[in-house]
Amino acid sequence: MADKMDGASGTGTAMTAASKERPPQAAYEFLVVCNRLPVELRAAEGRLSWEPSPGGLVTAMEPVLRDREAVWLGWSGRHIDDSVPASPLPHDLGPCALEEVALTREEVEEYYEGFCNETIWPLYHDAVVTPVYHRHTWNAYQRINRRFADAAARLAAPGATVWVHDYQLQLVPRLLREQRPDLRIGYFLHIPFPPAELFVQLPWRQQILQGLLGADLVGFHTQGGAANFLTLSERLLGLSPKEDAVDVPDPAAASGARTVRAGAFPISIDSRSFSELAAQPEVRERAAEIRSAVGDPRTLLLGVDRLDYTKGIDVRLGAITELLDEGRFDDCVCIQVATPSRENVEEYQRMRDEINQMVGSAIGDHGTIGQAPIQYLHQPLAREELAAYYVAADVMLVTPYRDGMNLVAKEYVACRNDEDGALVLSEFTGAALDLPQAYLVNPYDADGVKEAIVKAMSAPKSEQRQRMVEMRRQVFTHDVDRWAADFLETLRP
Ligand code: GDG
Repeated sequence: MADKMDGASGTGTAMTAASKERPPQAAYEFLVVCNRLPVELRAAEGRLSWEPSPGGLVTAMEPVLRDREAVWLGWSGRHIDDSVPASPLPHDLGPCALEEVALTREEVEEYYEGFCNETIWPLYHDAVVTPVYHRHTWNAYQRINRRFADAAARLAAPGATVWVHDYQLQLVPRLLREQRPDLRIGYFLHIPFPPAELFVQLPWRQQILQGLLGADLVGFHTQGGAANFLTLSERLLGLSPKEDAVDVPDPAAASGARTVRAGAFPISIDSRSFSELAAQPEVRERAAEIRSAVGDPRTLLLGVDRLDYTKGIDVRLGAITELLDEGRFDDCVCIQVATPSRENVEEYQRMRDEINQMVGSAIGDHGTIGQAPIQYLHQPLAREELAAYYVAADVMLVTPYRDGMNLVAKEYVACRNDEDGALVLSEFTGAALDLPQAYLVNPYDADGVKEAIVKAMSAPKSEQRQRMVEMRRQVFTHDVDRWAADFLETLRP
């Protein structure tokens, strides 16, 4: 899920700060444990206020949180040691009760920016940027994972279900089970799980695997991820995995062993709500305005990503630059929206400079006064505005080097109520398995990317429609509610 590092800050004294009424003895029957809370502190007109930070995961969780004693445990995005007046967590903003895991600025630097985003993130994305292995950031990762696990152990009712999310918290399942063997623990990884050849680089590879094996169910976007995990449990821990499960020694279990299941649960979006948004007259009008603002081109292409080196923004800009050089991009405009992300991490700063330079060169070489073939927005858009861009675009460009799923591809499809539009999609996304009717590309093959873009731009409407109808069927029959329900159903004892 998109990680927000918004720089908003405040103070806090306790290591967890409660919101909403706690049930007696803080005994929640369902816990979501996630690096980030679904609210954040935002600064407006010199004041800080708590705002909901909606996202795919919040939407997915809403139906499962409703009507039960549930709590969401996570970090708020503020640094507790900053000298800004304290703001207690709000009572009524989240989809359920909220509990904050408090982090200092240094802890965020070491645990989140360091181990999560300079080690795990690049390693799990095919090492497209070289991962760094620092013992002090690993120590912080262990310490913060323990803090999350201790808080969950305190909050959970006997026999409660705990759903732990993503790469920031891979040690939590085991740390939690050690304290609370009565809990049902599910874990879902939102990014790819790498093949053994890469994973074995990690100096702490056994601890990470053992951390994940504390869960009853470990979910991935793809079968490939689940298979990598099971293979590694054999290679590094000497276990004997079966097709979709592995038994791990567990003295607390009557048989001396506990079965951990691993499987593919491809995440999706709230397809209906995107489609409804795209159908709104204001959104459609805004889409027409966007087209007209860029000169009503023959073809409007679009990219929407967090500004991240895994997303292959450079791949598509490179392809378009060559098409411009060759005179094959006449009367076409590409809009690239790149949401600021992880701006304190050095590789992201480098990436930002590189993209700025690519956009600048393309405009300098091929633009005219008032007309630029590439339009670049380095700023987040409101959800309605984003939907208008999806409606406006003839061709959507999704070209990551590696991506767990990629929700943008599915959002574009859900917004194409007229069943037109074309999706160029990297083979190395989880989404490519769900949407094989897209124009699939190998992002490392520069000529292949160019040709796929040209093919998508020039395909007959009937071909585009045929592909889009199939993709829409997939996205509407497999929405995010179904994803959450499938996972939780499989997790049930
Ligand atoms: C991770 C995995 C996996 C982007 N810009 C704006 C905006 N967004 C929204 C998109 C989409 C989300 O952010 C990005 O989701 P992705 O799936 O594309 O990518 P990650 O952030 O890397 O997510 C990924 C996902 O987790 C879920 O498991 O699919 O593979 O890397 O929803 O719409 N939203 C708004 N304005 C923007 O400017 N409102």
